[in-house]
Amino acid sequence: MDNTYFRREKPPTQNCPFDIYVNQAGYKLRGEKRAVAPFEVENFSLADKKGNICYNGRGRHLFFDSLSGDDVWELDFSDFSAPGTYRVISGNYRSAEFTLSDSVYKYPLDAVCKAFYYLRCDELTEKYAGEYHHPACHNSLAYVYGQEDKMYDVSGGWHDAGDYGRYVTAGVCAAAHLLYSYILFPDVFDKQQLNIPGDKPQPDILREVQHELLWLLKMQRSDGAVWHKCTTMHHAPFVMPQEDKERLYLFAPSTSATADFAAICALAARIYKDKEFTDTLIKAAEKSLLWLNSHPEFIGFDNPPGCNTGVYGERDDKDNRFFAMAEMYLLTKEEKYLDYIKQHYNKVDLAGLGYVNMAGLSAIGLILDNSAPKEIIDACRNAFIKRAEEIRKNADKSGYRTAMTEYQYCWGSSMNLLKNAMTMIISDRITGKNQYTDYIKYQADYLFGLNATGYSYVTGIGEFSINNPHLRPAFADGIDKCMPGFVSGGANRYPCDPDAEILIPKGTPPAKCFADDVGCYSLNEVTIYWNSPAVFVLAFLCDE
Ligand code: 9MR
Ligand code: ZN
Repeated sequence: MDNTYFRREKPPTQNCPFDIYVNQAGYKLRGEKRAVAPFEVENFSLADKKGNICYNGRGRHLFFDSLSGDDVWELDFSDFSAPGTYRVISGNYRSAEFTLSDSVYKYPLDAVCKAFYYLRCDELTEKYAGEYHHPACHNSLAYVYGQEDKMYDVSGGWHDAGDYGRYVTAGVCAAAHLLYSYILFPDVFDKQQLNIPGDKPQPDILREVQHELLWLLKMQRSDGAVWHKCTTMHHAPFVMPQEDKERLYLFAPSTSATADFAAICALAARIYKDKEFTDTLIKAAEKSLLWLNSHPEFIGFDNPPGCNTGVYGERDDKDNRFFAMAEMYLLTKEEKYLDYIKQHYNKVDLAGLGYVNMAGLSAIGLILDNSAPKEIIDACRNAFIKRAEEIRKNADKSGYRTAMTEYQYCWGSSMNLLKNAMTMIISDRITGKNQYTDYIKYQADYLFGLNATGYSYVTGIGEFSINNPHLRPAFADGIDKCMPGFVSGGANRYPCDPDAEILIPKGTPPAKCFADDVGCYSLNEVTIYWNSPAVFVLAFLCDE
């Protein structure tokens, strides 16, 4: 990204004005509650809004945390549970404000869900978007790349991220996270009010996902193949979406996009109640499966020359095909799908939860359904249980109790953080043991500010939260406060955009390689599939 794209002065990046790090979204009354200081703290207190001291505690030296470069002291106040709003203070040092209450995760959950609405490639009306409203966007016909006499209406769906591209595998991943969140935590979503359009009698989250599904259906070619993406040739400058008028293209189908598409249609057909809609989904899934059957070889995707929008390339499509066949089995219980699962379950990562590895999502489905042969169910269960234990061990090595390994501090590290939490949640659900509850909360603590930068990595949540993400409308709307509920990609030990290369000195520890800077797309972009695992984790925390 070239800085000439930015029309006004970039807001300055900030260093954390607080010395002691807390979960700025707050803490539930039960369970562990901790703050962290990257320096020696002998004694600390909790002060309420009026400055009254409500609790006194002693700091505990943990150890030198190599991934942050901090010598970590932990300030534990788990035995304090009076609802209220506090700061941790110690001498002249203090933390951001935080709340103790059992409903602290409700607003964050609503906000990370509502962010999908703000990303809609559609008109955002004042009624639902308030000051962030904008007219319809990207609704001209899209040209089939290389066959430019063919044009289709593929309006709708969600913008992927800070850019205005719409990519099938990314969209399916996000939608699948949301649908499995709904499957696991229906009560949380049944009560939710997101203030989004539509009057169907169904939970708001399903209505939001339906917006994406309707777009995905348009991305299916008449022979069943699914175009990999719909974007312009280049990323737009930092303008509002309706001002991005470049020609839209449909780029070549891939087997990964086609299989993911079939999978999400089958998954959605199990959930939605509207018969006309589910019939459409089932027919679409079957059509894509026929195309996949006649194309057994992997057809990946790469940008044609001159196109520089996202690639979402994959090395193979085993996980995508497994995801499709497993979801079809769950929907229909037909033997042919089970046969496929039997032949392939030991060839995929059954705990994979991201767009590169989708099999784990259907593994959740297989476990819950429990009708497949025992060895398959056991393999799915063990994949999560084993991975969760590795994750716990990693968290124990971290002064911040963050489960991320050095390698996981990469572009979009928040997704790794949240996938780790998802894995522990799923493992706990499988075993019924609730052994990871505190560890799951540690990952949420990190997301909301208990980390080596002190930033809450979610816009609008907390006193010191990111506010300048690499997100075109957030910059172009001229409104100082970013729309709430966007999860930043987060710290990346390989800052690899021109601004980050200037801002982050070489040798910065992985967990500190971050800047809340709109130019830094390798550190501070947002995407639908970094928000979607946050929905899953926060739904669990609301339910817990
Ligand atoms: O999320 C993707 C990240 O894992 C890759 O390292 C990065 C570079 O290839 O691309 C990211 O995906 C971007 C996509 O290509 C276009 N939309 C924005 C995505 C987030 O930066
Ligand atoms: Zn748009």
